[in-house]
Amino acid sequence: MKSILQHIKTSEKRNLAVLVDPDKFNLEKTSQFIDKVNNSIATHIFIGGSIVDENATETLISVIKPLTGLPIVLFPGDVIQVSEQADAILFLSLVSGRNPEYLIGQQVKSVSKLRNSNLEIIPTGYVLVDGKKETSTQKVTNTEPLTKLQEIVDTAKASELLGMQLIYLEAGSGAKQAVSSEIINAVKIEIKIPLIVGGGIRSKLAIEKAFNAGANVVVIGTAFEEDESFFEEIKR
Ligand code: 1GP
Repeated sequence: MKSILQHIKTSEKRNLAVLVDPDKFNLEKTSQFIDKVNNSIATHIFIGGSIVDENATETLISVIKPLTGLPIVLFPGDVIQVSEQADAILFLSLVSGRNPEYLIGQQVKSVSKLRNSNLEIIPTGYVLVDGKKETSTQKVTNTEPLTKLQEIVDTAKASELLGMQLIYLEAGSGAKQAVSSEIINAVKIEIKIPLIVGGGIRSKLAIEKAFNAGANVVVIGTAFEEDESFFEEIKR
């Protein structure tokens, strides 16, 4: 079977990930929600949040997994959210910030959980870009988002040179302004590894814009949390 990263790299298809935050998600509506995901163009389920209660991730995955064939990918805000039940983990380093705890500290702490797991581990450069709103990532990690185009491009390139396999351009959950086409395009031109884009994307048009600018994976969280009818727009 192709790995999840390999699939993202080689598929012509545009990948759409639905992000579920274990802390905000109402478990009672799981089957109804996953039904909608299954009937949409979504290709992945991402699971994660900035602050999540211990065990919430495990519980959520155990409930979701039997209901879908889509790959479940961890998008962890910290080491607590590492669960062996998922298929893969975005092994994130917050390369836009200068807080060692989120550049390497949490990663070191997670090794005891990862060493013997079967998770596909995908080294990912996580680049926080200004989304015109203070985000929880910013608050929790005590770092500032990047604002300058060249700095964003150089940060993504440095991550690729360091051996990262994916770049995640993040405007922050609920961002007022999604990552612009100009930024996506400039990063895309510079790197060969696939690009994930998320934060503040709330319409089919915005999804299209991100894909057209060069995103390989678009992530949507808040738009579904706030209004499940958004799934109607992206039905298969
Ligand atoms: C957040 O990129 C994701 O980490 C998704 O953002 O919740 O704004 O869709 P939204």
